[in-house]
Amino acid sequence: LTMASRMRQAIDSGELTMHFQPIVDAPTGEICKLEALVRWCQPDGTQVPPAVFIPLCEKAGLVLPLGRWTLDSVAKACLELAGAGHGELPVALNVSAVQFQRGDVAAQVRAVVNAYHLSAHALQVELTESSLMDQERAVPALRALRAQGTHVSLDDFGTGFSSMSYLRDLPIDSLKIDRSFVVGVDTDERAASICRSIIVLAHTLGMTVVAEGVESESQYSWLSRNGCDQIQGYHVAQPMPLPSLLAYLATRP
Ligand code: G
Ligand code: G
Ligand code: MN
Ligand code: NA
Repeated sequence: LTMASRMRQAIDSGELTMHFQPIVDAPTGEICKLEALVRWCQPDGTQVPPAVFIPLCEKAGLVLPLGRWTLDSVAKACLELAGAGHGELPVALNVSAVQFQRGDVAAQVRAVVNAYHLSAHALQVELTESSLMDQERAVPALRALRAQGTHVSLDDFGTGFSSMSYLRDLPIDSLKIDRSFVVGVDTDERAASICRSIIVLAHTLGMTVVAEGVESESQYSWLSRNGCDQIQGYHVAQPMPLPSLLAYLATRP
């Protein structure tokens, strides 16, 4: 079997699972949303990272089935979360540039929100800068997401082909500082300057800021002191399957 046909089978036969990583409000430490991260565990136990199999899906024409699987599993998780008393926690899902360019993401999100009777704010979308390079296409797509209440975050911010014009012109709700800048934030003055600038830039434009890849108390406290709104990373919690997440949420006040 080729990797691509194994991939197709994986989507159809339950080898993909969704993990969820909590994101907390920096000042209070309270969980304010979740990021959905897909995992592929092959029948022989081999874990294939999404950075490997997502590009593969894109080459194999499997963008749509993967996107459908992702949306569906996130919507099901929202129902379970609501059933466990956590209906207020939105779940952000990653949309690759290829997925964003090939399909109508706003319509896809709206369709599952309606099908599962979710609140308009239950699902959020994370895009990367590469999705926004074609601004003629990005503007109406982002406006449609905004109009229906789907919050959009710009993921891995600072690593792509950043252009200030899209920050000026596009309706984006939050910036996620890439973890490569977070790594040295508490030890390296240059990394600290970049993070400080991203925080000021986002706030000036009315956006919230999330730091990703926060692995220590010292990084957390630097970011919190410097006005970063939300924190995500192993220091807070790992991505986990839904049953573990529900158990974890139950242990928190
Ligand atoms: O979980 P991990 O750090 O290995 O994820 C690696 C990359 O895979 C990240 O860039 C993330 O955005 C992407 N990714 C994770 N889940 C999904 C998904 O459901 N759909 C898409 N398109 N990308 C995802
Ligand atoms: O979508 P995005 O590129 O932001 O994917 C985030 C990835 O980072 C996820 O696959 C997740 O597994 C990973 N991740 C989350 N928290 C941490 C962390 O604290 N450290 C590191 N190294 N990776 C993390
Ligand atoms: Mn992400
Ligand atoms: Na990221």
